[in-house]
Amino acid sequence: MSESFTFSVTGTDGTARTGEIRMPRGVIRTPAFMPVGTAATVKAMYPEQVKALGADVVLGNTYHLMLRPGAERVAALGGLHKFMNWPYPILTDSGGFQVMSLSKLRKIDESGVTFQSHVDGATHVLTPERSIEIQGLLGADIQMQLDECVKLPASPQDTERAMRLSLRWAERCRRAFGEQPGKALFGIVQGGEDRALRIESARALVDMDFKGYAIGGLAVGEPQATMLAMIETVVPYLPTTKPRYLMGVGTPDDLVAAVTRGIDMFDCVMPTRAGRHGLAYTRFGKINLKNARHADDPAPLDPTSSCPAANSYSRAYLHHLVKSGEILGMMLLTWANLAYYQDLMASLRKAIVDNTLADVSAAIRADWGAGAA
Ligand code: PRF
Repeated sequence: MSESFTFSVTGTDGTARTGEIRMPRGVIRTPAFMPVGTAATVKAMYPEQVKALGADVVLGNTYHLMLRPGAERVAALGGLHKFMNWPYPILTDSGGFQVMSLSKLRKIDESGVTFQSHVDGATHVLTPERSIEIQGLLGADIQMQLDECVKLPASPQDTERAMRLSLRWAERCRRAFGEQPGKALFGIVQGGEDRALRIESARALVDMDFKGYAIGGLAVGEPQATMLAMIETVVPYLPTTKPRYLMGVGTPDDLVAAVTRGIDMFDCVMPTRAGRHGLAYTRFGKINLKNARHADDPAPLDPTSSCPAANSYSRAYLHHLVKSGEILGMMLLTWANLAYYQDLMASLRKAIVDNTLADVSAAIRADWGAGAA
């Protein structure tokens, strides 16, 4: 049994649920926020710190790691967990989304995606089979199918074409992955802003029997109301017994709204990237430490936070570090932001158990003010 991958729901509050994903490398408490560790590092954080904040899983990227240092090299060095000194669960994204956003001269056809590396310009081909092979070489505990995500707004034709291609790639990934005890492959629902396409995508993926289901193609330029409508459309078609992952989301407000609608897992660069750009996510909303109004402020970001970065350093000092381009400024703000995100998820998990999600989410949204995210 210790080699198996299981998901159990331990509490519900309306459509929201809390539970545990168990696998040999550890337990992921859901709803979970996964810090993004694109290039085998959660930027500006020690792995020990990431774990201490309460993160149970981090995300790695096929696209970046295949280009540098290379999947075969990571495998020869004992896999990604050993390479980055993170012995807990790792989820890897499949590469397609990053190819489309980062590489030059990319071309998608039935076989896969051909692109030029943003590192050295070399040409690479990523097929569904190669994506699964790379995620296996990295040793990822949760792997993602290769998919195509269209930016919104997109034409109906393009949305449908990408959704159908993603389904055919899902089948190829499913076959390439086979059965791997203790590991999981997730399918990714696509279909843009079209409810019928979303439902068709979800149904077809469920027939392929994945260990979990992601909703992709959202938070790519559409209003939040559209994103939430798509979640509400898709969730009823996904099995209640499998984890649901909303990819690349989001603001604190997005997380609360999506958890309320039944999402279990999230990843987003927002807290880490914002931290490197002088922005703090706190109970009082987003604080821009570059702003001169902080220059003389002896108060910490949040005296009630359990994170030293938020409770022990003055806003004046953080302002100074950010204005001076000091590395410590990025480290402290990333630390504070990830602490805020992990504490937010812990409070949502508790609220679901206590059946107080409506009150807790209203309080969180009030902390942020309307549209503050
Ligand atoms: N597909 C994959 N990764 C993703 C997305 C997607 O649609 C998104 C969309 N928000 C983020 N990351 N494979």
